[in-house]
Amino acid sequence: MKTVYNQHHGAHAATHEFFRGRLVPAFEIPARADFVLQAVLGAELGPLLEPVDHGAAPLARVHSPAYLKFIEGAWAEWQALGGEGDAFPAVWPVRSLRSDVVPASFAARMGLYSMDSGSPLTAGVWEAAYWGAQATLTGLDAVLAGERSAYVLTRPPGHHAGADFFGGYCFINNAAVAAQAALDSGLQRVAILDVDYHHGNGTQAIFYERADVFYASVHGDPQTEYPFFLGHADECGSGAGLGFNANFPLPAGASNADWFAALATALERLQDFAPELLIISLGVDTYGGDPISHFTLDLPEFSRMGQAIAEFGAPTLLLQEGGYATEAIGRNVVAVLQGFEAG
Ligand code: Q9C
Ligand code: ZN
Repeated sequence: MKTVYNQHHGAHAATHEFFRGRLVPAFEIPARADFVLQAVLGAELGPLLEPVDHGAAPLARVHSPAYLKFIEGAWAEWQALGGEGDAFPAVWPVRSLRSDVVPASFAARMGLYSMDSGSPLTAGVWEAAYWGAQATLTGLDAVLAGERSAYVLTRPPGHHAGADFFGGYCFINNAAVAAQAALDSGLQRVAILDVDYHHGNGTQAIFYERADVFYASVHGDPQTEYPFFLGHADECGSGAGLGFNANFPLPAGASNADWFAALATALERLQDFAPELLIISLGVDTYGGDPISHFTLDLPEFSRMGQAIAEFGAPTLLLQEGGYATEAIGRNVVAVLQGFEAG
């Protein structure tokens, strides 16, 4: 399997994030991708590709122009204000407040364009996220050209980012960019299977009213798990998209048997959709040793996951999302990819 490596990922290097009232060392760090790269190279999975620049137009197919401009210029604006550390939002236009007027204040716009205070804006966030999307599009090209699969090794992740907001460590929604680009290249039906521990609220929202992208996700129940405000089982799509969204929330601490039962049901739903392309939001924060998540998968399960995805039988683009047990991410990802190759 070809791996497309976003070698710009290290430009986004947050030092801290807020957790229970304190600044703690950031979880979403460059070392995550470094460990995966070492594991991918060590396993001799196949060639390593560099991202090819497709420009900003494919990003603008899923994100609003104003939001993209904000992310691209955020660090310069923060510097102009005298900001020293990373930039964190602290005020949001919740119910009864207006979000139709774009404030002049940078602090206010940070809130307008975000969903949480857990995703610091850094000096290199645009560089890393932009090239992550380019790596994604390069992986898509390989699959559209006939490869059975491709893996995109990138960070920051993408599935929490909506059309016009960042959050959950995510800024550009790579899965959505890939799905839309695939449709724009002539495909009719694209499936996104999200196996990250967290529900991909951004991806779901972007395609919620559409029948050409089926989003299915197995994740920690939003009653207790991030992103809290989306990802329930009764979210089935709306309008033309009704029936093209399927969520399988599981309680924190769910067994591996329950996880695989949910995966099987999700894959059945996607099989009925008969997609021409399967995009996997591949978070490995389902690992038992993950510091911020509560499932119990380990190497045999990651391998079995890869096999189940391969048995689905569609051309498959695997995109790196979460996974925060830094030194274990590499072997966990490689187990999925090798399981796929064996499947
Ligand atoms: N300080 C992804 O896995 N909050 N995002 C965690 C721990 C946000 C995870 C709180 C978790 C987002 C792509
Ligand atoms: Zn996650």
